[in-house]
Order: sequence, then structure tokens, then C-alpha cells
Amino acid sequence: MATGTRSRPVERVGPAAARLEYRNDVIALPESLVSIIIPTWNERENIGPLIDGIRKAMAPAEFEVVVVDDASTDGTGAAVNDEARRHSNIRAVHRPAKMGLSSAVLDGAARSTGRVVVMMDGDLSHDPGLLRLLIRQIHAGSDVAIGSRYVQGGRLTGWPLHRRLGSLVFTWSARTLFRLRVRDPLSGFAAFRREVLETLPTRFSGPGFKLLLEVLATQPSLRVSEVPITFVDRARGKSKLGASEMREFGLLCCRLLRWRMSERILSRRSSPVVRR
Ligand SMILES: Nc1nc2c(ncn2[C@@H]2O[C@H](COP(=O)(O)OP(=O)(O)OP(=O)(O)O)[C@@H](O)[C@H]2O)c(=O)[nH]1
Ligand SMILES: [Mg+2]
Repeated sequence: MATGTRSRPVERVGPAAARLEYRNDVIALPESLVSIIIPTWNERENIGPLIDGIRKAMAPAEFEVVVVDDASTDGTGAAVNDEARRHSNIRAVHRPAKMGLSSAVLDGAARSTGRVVVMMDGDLSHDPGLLRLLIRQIHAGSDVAIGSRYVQGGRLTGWPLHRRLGSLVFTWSARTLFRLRVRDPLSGFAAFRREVLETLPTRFSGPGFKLLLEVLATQPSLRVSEVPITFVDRARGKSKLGASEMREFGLLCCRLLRWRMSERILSRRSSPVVRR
């Protein structure tokens, strides 16, 4: 056991548990709808195989997939429409322009109905076989379950050294600035109790990639668990990560720190002063 922020317990699920996820009968899920949100921008080659993988991993549980596509130019939108025609639990949300991964996830969540909401990348970097394990953590009492590259048993494959180092530096910065004990606050693979996203007090991460950090930094009393995952670098399609996302990360940290400071000042002002 450790703490997610300085005050809250975080459960770490060991590597042995993570190996169970591939057998659907081993991790049965309660009969409640799960919504899986996938943001896409130019993922035509990946989205079909990903949806197939999710359907295999989740059956026979009740689930919906909401793909939020930002006017992809490679035909991703049409591919998702095809999937939606064939399967009633696959839905396509089309936005008019590239508006950012985090805002796509929040838009998808707002259009979904599951009690558990999962976000995952559309480039096959996140293994659908781990969905059940994440979802089970929410049913077991977590508010957030993170697919974590940096807990024991977690791995990251395929990234060149400079990307690994970059990821470690950003992760360390986020953990230090916001005093987080979770190991992977920048993961893009996570399950949430629906209310956690609905009551998110800020909307700072919209244009960028770091919704999970915003959730953890603004709601320090959440119960968080981390499940080890193996993150695999995309085999197809192009990375959307660039200098602008780096700037976005810096800006997000500044806005979150300022917000936390003003919250602290407000709560001090509103708490009664006790005089002797
Ligand atoms: N809807 C939407 N999706 C986006 C946007 N930017 C990125 N994505 C999707 O978000 C997911 C993660 O983006 P990636 O480019 O894979 O980012 P990454 O995983 O950090 O980097 P790589 O794996 O190297 O590409 C993918 O499914 C992208 O298609 C966006 O502005 N809008
Ligand atoms: Mg990716």
C-alpha cells in the first residue's frame, strides 16, 4: 500500500493478477454497462483491429465503445461509421477539427452512459486484454484505475531512448509538482467511476494529452489503483505527439498549480478562525 496523494490509499495490483486478464471467465464483471472511449485522429489502420480486440476481450459483458474522431483525413471516420453500422454497441462521434485528446475523451464520456468509463488510445498501444482488470478495480471500490507502465510488472516497449527519457522526466515532474504517489499519472489508459469525470472541477487539459493528471491533481482524495501494463509503441500510423504537446504539458501544470493555490486560499478564508 502507498498513497495516491499524500493522504489517500493507492492499491497496486501485482503482476500475477495482471496475467489473469486474458481469460474472460476468470475476471467476471458485474452486469453494468461499461463505456470505452477512444479518441482518434488518423488511425484508420488501427481502429478496426482495436475494436475487434475489445469485443473479444469484453464479451459477454455489457459494454459500448464510443470513438471520438476529430475530422481525420485518412478515412478513420468512415471506418468507424462502418463498425457502428455492424455493431449496435459501437458509436461514432465526429468533431469538426482536431481539438485535442483530453477534450475528445470528455466529450465521449458525456455522450456515454456506463457507470464505468475507460479511456484508451486508438493506436493499439493499450492491450484490450487488460480492460477487465481495470474495470474490476472500479467495481472493487477504486475511483480511478490506472494502466500503469511504471509499477512493478509494467513495461514500455518499442520507444527509442529519447522518448523513454522524456516520458520519465515528465512523469517525475508531474509526481513532484503535484505530490502524487501514483507511479504513472500521465498514462492514457485508465478506468474511472463516471462521477469522477462528471465532477471534474477544471477543464484545463482539453487541447492536450494529460486528462489523467488533471483528474489526480484536482481531486486529491480519490481512491486510485494501478495495474501493470505493457505499453507497446504504435506499429502503424503516425505519432501525434510533438513540440506543441510539450508546451501544452507545461501550460497545464502552471494552470493546475495556480488553481490548487487559489483553492487553498479560498478554503483557508472560509474556515472559521478560532480565537482563544
Ligand atoms: N480525437 C482526437 N484524438 C487524438 C488527438 N490527438 C491524438 N489523438 C488520439 O489519441 C491517441 C493517442 O495519441 P498518440 O499519437 O498515439 O500519442 P502517444 O501514444 O503519446 O504517441 P505515439 O504512440 O508515439 O503516437 C491516439 O488514438 C490518437 O489518434 C486529437 O486532437 N483528437
Ligand atoms: Mg500512441
